[in-house]
Amino acid sequence: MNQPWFPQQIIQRTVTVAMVLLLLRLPTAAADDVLWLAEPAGNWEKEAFPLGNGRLGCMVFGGIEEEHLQFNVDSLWTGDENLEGDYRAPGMGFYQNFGDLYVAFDTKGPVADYRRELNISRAVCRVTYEQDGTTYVRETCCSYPDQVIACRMAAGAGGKYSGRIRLVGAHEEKTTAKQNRLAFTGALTNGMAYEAQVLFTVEGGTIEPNGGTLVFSGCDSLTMILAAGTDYIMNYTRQWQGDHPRALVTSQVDRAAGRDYPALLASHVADHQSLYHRVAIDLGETEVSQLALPTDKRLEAIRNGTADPDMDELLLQYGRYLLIACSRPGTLPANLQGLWNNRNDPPWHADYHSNINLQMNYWLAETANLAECHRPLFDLLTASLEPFRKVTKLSYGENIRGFTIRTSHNPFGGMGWKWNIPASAWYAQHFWEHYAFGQDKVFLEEVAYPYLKEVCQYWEDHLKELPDGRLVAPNGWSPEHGPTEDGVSYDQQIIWDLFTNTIEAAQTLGVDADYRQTLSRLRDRLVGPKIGRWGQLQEWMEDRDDPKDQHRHVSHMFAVYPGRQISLSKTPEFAKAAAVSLEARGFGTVVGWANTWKTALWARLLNAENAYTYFHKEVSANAYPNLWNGCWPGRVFQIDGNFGITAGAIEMLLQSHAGEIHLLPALPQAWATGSVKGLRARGGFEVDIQWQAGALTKATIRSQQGRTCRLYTRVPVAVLNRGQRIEVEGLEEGVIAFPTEEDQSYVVVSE
Ligand code: FUC
Repeated sequence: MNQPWFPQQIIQRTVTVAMVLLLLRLPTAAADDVLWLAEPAGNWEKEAFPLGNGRLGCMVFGGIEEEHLQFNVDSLWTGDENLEGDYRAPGMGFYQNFGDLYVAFDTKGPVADYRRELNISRAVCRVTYEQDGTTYVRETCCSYPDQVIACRMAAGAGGKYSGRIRLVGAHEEKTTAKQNRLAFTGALTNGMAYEAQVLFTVEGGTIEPNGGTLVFSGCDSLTMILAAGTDYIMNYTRQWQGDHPRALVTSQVDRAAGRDYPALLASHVADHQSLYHRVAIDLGETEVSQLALPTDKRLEAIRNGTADPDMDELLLQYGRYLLIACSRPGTLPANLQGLWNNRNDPPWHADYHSNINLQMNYWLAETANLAECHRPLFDLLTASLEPFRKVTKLSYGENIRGFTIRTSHNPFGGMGWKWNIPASAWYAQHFWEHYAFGQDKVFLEEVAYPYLKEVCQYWEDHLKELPDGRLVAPNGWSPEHGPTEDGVSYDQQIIWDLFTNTIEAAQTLGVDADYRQTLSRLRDRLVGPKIGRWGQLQEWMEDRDDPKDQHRHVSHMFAVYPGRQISLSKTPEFAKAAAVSLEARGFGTVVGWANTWKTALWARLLNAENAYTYFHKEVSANAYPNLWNGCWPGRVFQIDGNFGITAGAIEMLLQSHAGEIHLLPALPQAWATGSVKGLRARGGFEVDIQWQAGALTKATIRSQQGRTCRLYTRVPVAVLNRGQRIEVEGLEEGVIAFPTEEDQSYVVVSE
């Protein structure tokens, strides 16, 4: 805005300069988890830093002559229900880039002390540098409470900001400039309406529109507020379409711009930390000299053999950070790229893939204490039920009960590539797990159980009887690996899991006693896991696994992780066979999600060093400088690996799938001494663990629901509550049990 110069602005200018100096004097708190690079980002997927509020996301480049923020909204999709059922059909659609914001600065010349950091403890990206004797600071966040991206650009001296702002839509929209606001609006080929607006306020100086851009001059600071939205609503009966987003986007911008930036930032940080700080991790000490390096150089040193347990911690927390940033109540679930995408034809459509990827995105949600971030998955799957049923009927006949899913799907219930028949049952596991951890009976009754039961009905009607009376899933396919045939282990194991979870759900709710019996009889007749000629866990009914086969999918290990049909304590022979198969798959693969699945599998098989080998591969081979995971080395970012590595690492520290809480089940030598706080175990427990020289020293188990706690322990332990030792019951070998009260803590110490 053009404003005359008057004394109040002198005061403001002094305040701005003082704030910058204060910001600069405030070093990043030592305890904060930070990624940082000493250069602006050149490459979107490897170097730019992601921010997000579950729905709206951006990538910060941090350029010196020009700041670049690329942004997305999770629902900006082409496509529809895709009744053609072909992934190449326009109905499958693609997740779209929304647009880019460029702020070009007139100041030129060399810079010193450039630093671009992503503080994941605060979810704030900060760029600082010195140019011509002046310190510049830019801070960007993406707020969930305010639903905007906010960026504050300040300098250690007044009047330093002059330049031009461009807002560029990714679909050739015309950007309009009015006063201090830029906006564009558009509609995709499927009719989806969308709009983005950005508003800049300046202190000192002027800002004015100029041919679709904003020009600013002599400003002390700039504060940007960007909002964007689409008319998508997660409601099939309304054809997924709500109101035009203009009114909401305008009010989001106006409301946020009317707030003080420090207040907006403070509520953003408080919101983020209410989730982020639930978990704290210490896996050892990194040398100060290694710690001082920028993240890319740190990764390089790790590749050259430097130990860096703090990087392991960072990667583990980064998965949590990313889930908070791309999956919050009310948003779409995390797609193959979370919610970040700079193309209109992203790899694999940046869709929802059901044969490992979408599930892996949520493997950490419960254990890493982010249960509410799991909700978008249930919301979309529930909202998609009608179109899923419809497409199932179109393919399998009108009289079908239940539904099944293809390998890829979009936010309109439209499906793409190849049937993945047990996918709906695998998804059902997530509904059950959300209950198993949090014990929310209302969710179980109203959301989870109806879903599980409907998928069971599909399988009741589809299981095929063999001449000997056993049951198999017909025409299955071990994903992306085997031929189409009956009784594929992947199908059999997932159906076992579905029936088991549904039986337990019905028991918990005290409903459907007869149906429980039916499911239980069906489950007993399923063809179960088989051990083949070289001691391996068979991938198919026929014993034809090739010991030299190193395929990336390990679908026949579902029963080990994320399933629970096979465990060392309950089914040791099958667990040993799974280890033989996994060993044969080799340690050579560098496909991101495959490594992280193997981390979790080896953790479940209690082989700490193998689990760590795969974990470490993710750090050394697949982590880009921004710590995003390269699915295939050197190309194609895919976020499942980031989520999978966190889930896998947690499985090394705590397990609870086999009926007992198992502390430190697969602790590797690299993490000999450390602690973790706030992990979750099934049954409604939160767990803190401390250990030294590879051995448990103390654990605290907080009971949230007052359930009996069953604990697996290899060494004798004492259990204390309110400082008093309590009686424990010895069960089978290594397992103790004790009753708990709701909201009470129980301290476990080795004797
Ligand atoms: C599965 C994998 C591929 C890729 C794709 C998105 O189909 O087999 O490697 O991750 O999903």
